[in-house]
Amino acid sequence: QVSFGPRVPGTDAHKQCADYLVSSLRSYCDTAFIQVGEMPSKNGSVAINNVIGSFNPEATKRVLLMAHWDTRPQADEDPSRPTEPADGANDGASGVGVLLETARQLQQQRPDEGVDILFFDAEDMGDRQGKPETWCLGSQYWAKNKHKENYVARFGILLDMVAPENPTFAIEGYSWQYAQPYVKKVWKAANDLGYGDIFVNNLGSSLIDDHVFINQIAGIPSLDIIHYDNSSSGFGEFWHTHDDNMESISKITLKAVGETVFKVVKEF
Ligand code: AHN
Ligand code: ZN
Repeated sequence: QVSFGPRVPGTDAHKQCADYLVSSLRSYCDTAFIQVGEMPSKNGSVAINNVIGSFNPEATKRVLLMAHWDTRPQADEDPSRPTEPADGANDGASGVGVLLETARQLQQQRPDEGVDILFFDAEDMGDRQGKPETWCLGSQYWAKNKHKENYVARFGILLDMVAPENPTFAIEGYSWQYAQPYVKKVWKAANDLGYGDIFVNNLGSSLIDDHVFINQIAGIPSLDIIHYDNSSSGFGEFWHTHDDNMESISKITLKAVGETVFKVVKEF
């Protein structure tokens, strides 16, 4: 994903990456396609390309696995070159990477129930000083236009920035508010696998992210696994800077998150 270049909506790299994601999901899942839409934004409107892959599409008992795949148009937390986009290895690629591998594993060890993998577009065009609705455009679109009529899932897991070295996955506030039983399930699975040092049992901040709209608009109880620490932004020193590149990626962290998600899905 990262080698396509920054996946900024409207660019060639973005288009090429969408094709790569849908063909990857098509090779692992029973069905995969791109949901195309449009959302209003501050500069008019943005085209939305949400990439969706499903296992057991007819099963009524379903779990939703989510990550955003777009890259922020500008690394605006970086004092140098703040108008150019970063590689987005952590922010954008990490959650998608974990879920691509989850899909590959699920092809080999088939789930009993339904699993949907959703890669949301245009999450990262928001304004920190602006309204929450400036973020998460792809998930807002999906929440209002689900890919199947009467679609329901028991719960959802969102992955965002799941590759820092020595991460802290505190319990995110909206996740606790809307999806408490599932937070307990996920954090217990992590603990059972020996990842209790990173899936810490502290209630952290409430963060605007795709799961907020999935909870509030789609009504699917959803939690966010997201790195949050004592750095100035809260999201780590790499966040929205040019340090968000492949060198900031920890395989150990990716493995911990992937194994945790896989265990929850298999036990569902
Ligand atoms: C806010 O800064 C309000 N939310 C962060 C959502 C985000 C941006 N996730 C990745 N990049
Ligand atoms: Zn971001």
